[in-house]
Amino acid sequence: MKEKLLKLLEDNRNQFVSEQYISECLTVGNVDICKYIDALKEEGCDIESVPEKGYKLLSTTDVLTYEKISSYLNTKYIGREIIYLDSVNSTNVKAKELAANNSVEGTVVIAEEQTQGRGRLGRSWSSPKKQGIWMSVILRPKMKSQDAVKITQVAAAAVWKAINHIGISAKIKWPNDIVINSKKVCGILTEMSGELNRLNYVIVGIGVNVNTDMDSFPEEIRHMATSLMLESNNMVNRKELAALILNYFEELYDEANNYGSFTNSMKICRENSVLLGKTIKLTIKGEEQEVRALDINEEGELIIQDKEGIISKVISGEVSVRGLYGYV
Ligand code: BTX
Repeated sequence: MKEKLLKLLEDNRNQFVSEQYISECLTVGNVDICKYIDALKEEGCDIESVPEKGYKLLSTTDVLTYEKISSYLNTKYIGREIIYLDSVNSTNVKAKELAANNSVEGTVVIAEEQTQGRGRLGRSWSSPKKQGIWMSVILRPKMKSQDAVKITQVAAAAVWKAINHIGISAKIKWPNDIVINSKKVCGILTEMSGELNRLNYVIVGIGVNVNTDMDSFPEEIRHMATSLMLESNNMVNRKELAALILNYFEELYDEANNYGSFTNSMKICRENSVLLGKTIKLTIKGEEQEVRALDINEEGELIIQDKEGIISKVISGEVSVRGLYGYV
């Protein structure tokens, strides 16, 4: 109820909302409204109360600034520099600009909203204001570019661990999505700059639908998209989740970057894969084929078997994966 009240005040930001209106919208009595308002104030929401007029939300603590996230953060360098933006075209685009201008490894760009959020292969990513975590991490890995491709799986494993940590059960859809009940709750876009043997930087863009309402998704993706709130029936603390993702990411990324080991990340991706053992449709450079997904190897490649029984490996680059009857 407290979350619903906060949402109602946020939807009417900077104007007074009367007790009567709140009570009609949320079917709650005046005494309870006072109780919930007090609880929100205690959590740090700045709410003005005026008798006869009602309540006006001036500011909330639900912002993804370094100040708010850092109490949950236990990293050494990932997220120790956060560039916080209210709105941006794409955090990946902004991160690339910063990386080209020598930003330190671990710098994170976070925005409350993206106006041109990007997916893979030129697709777009819906990023409504304050309803998700839209962030990009700047990395300067010591590894070769062919290994850096696997950083997508490192990020997928980190997001899976973070979601699991807050008690929500999810699956990983190779190569770059996290799904719940066969719907997409997170997408990862890794982009890199450099030559074959020398990487300048890698940008890992992570988009998680956290408190997104179904109405906020574009109509054409409602059948395949979901949010943590929709799946758990609870508002999720975005600050804590963002920090958990960065904490787990640093741990797994350090194993890969310092010791060349992707073992733990791949294990998480394999054990929680939504594809393995299933017949799926693979589209590679426009060509679709029906195959069985057998395994994910240490290189982060998907091992598949075609209709003739031939077993081969697929790298994540240009491939898109669908279930036989829909998204998974
Ligand atoms: P993708 O190409 O695998 O997925 C994009 C597709 O997913 C779209 O074509 C659409 O069908 C669907 N889709 C779009 N928005 C959403 C959404 N919010 N939830 C579920 N499904 C959706 C996945 O690409 C990689 C996405 C990375 C997003 C992050 S956000 C921070 C960073 N900045 C940026 O511009 N992109 C990354």
